[in-house]
Order: sequence, then C-alpha cells, then structure tokens
Amino acid sequence: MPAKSDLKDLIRRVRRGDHAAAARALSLVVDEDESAASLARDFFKSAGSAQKVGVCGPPGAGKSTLTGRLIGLYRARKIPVGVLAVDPSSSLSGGAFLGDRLRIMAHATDPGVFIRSLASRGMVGGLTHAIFGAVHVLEALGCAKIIVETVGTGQDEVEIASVADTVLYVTTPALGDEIQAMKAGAMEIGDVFVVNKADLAGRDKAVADLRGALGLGRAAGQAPRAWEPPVVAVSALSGEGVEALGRELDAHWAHLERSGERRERLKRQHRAELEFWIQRRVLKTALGRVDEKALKDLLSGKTDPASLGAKLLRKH
Ligand SMILES: Nc1nc2c(ncn2[C@@H]2O[C@H](COP(=O)(O)OP(=O)(O)OP(=O)(O)O)[C@@H](O)[C@H]2O)c(=O)[nH]1
Ligand SMILES: [Mg+2]
Repeated sequence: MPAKSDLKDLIRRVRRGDHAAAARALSLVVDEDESAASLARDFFKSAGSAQKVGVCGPPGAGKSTLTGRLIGLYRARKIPVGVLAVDPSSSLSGGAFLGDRLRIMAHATDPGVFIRSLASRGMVGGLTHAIFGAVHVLEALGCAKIIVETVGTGQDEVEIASVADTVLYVTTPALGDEIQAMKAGAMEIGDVFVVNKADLAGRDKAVADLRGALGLGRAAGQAPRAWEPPVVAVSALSGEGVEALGRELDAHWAHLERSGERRERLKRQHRAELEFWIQRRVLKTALGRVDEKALKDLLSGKTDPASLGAKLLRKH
C-alpha cells in the first residue's frame, strides 16, 4: 500500500495529465486497494467534466473500429480522449481484448489519448463499479471525451446507460432483419444510432428500417420527444460518415446541457454509483458473517434462512 505522501503526489501527477500516474491510479482504484478510497475521493471532484460516450451493439458490429475513428476525430480537434474497453464476459484481459486494442493502437503513442481495458472480476456490480472509478480517473486526467466500449449483451447495455451521457448504438446492414427483433431495451437507451459498414449492400434499407422502428416506439398522439435519436450511416472502415456522427454526438451533448438533462443524467449516474457501492459493501459484509455456527443453527432447526439472514444484516 503506497504511503500517504506518495498518494498525494500521484493525485497531483494525474491532475497534471501524467499518463503513467493515471495508469497506476486506475489500477489502485479498480483493484480496490486499501488506499483507493482517498484517491477515489479526490478524483470524484472532477465527476461530470467529460462527455461519456457509451458505445454498444451486437458483437462484430464494428464498435472498436468506430471507436478508433472517433478518437481520430476528437484528436484532430486536439481534444484529450479517454477510452475504456469493457469486456464483462472475460475475466482476463487477453484474447479478444488485444484484438480490440490493436485497432485503436494507432493512437496508443498519442499523449492526448489514454486507453485502458477493464475485465469483469466476477462480482455483482463489480464491473460497473470499476467503470465509474476508472471514469473519474480519466476525468481528473483531463479527458474531455471518454469513450466506453462494451460487448453488447442486454444486461451490459442497461449498465452502460447508467454510466454514459450519450449512448451510441451500433448496428449493421447485415443485421437488418434483426432490427425488428431488437430488444426494446436497446431502442430505449440509444441516443444516437449508427448503421455501420455502410460500404456494404443494404445500408439504405437498414437506415430506413431503424428509423421506422424508432418511430414505431412512440405511441400515437404522443408529443414529440425533446431529442429524436438520429440514425447515421457510417463506414468505420473508410471513415465515411464519421464527421456527421461526430456532429450528432456534439448535438446530443449540447441538447443535454440546454435541456437540463445533463444534470439529471449525472444525478442518475451518481445514484447508480452509490447503489453499486452499497450493494457490494453490504453483500461483502453480510456474507462474511456466514460461519459454521450459522450453518449449524440452520441444520438443527434453531432458525431459518430468512430470520438468520435478517439478523446477520442487522449485526454491527
Ligand atoms: N466492411 C466493413 N467492415 C467493417 C467496418 N467496421 C468494422 N468492420 C469489420 O468488422 C469486424 C469487426 O469489427 P470490430 O470493430 O472488431 O467490431 P466490434 O463490434 O468491436 O466487435 P466485438 O468487440 O468483438 O463485439 C472487423 O473485421 C472489422 O474490420 C466497416 O465499416 N465496413
Ligand atoms: Mg470490440
């Protein structure tokens, strides 16, 4: 565990934009090192300073390739960018991750880009907890845009919505027929939709289908929404449409600010972060109280799981 003065120095270095310090701080925060509490406390002061763009969608849709393009777009504008590649299905940061990282490797030596992978540690809410912590480190580092890429199983999409300000949902023409069957959840959480691989056949139909599906989600007579999620055709491979996508992401950020929704979303994010913290702490504490005696009492019929569970939760 690092000494207190080292931690202060670490915080100072992160705030000056030192990438090596950020990498170290991130490990401490994500691994929940004893010292992480003081780091996390300091970094939280920067919460809300960046636009967090969550990139989700089915496997192979081109999320990583597109993330590489977005990094390029922001860097052309000299904006410091943070990238978190999140893989809830993996407990190791190898394999698929490395593939992903290769695609964004072109930016790895750019001092304005900080890239990090996060893998699940097999705990309830563990990953989301880690994402929040990591995001705050990147905010303290000075990243004005933070891209969080996840693999898209339903559950993770919901989780990304609790972390991101702008949810970018990526699909492709090849997935056209599946748009109808797309989970309602995905439709609801997307702020900007991308039909990627627009260089392939079927792009116009896919865009039209998606637009239709989004329109159908609205009940007749309902007032127009303050934000109509745009559908942008993009080829992450060639770069076509990426500028237009960048404009939509900016427009959404401006909309959030103008409408007051940015604060509402931040509030929601803070609530989720707090809830995950409590969930993990309560679980860890209460489960730690399950001992031999507790099991013996259950075996002998002296008590039952509900009564004992309630008692273990109350115990100080
Ligand atoms: N033709 C075409 N291929 C693309 C495009 N974008 C990505 N690809 C290819 O699609 C494949 C998957 O791309 P990724 O960027 O890894 O997709 P992903 O969504 O990150 O994949 P997972 O992280 O595994 O879910 C790769 O072979 C890419 O080269 C595109 O715009 N057009
Ligand atoms: Mg990927």
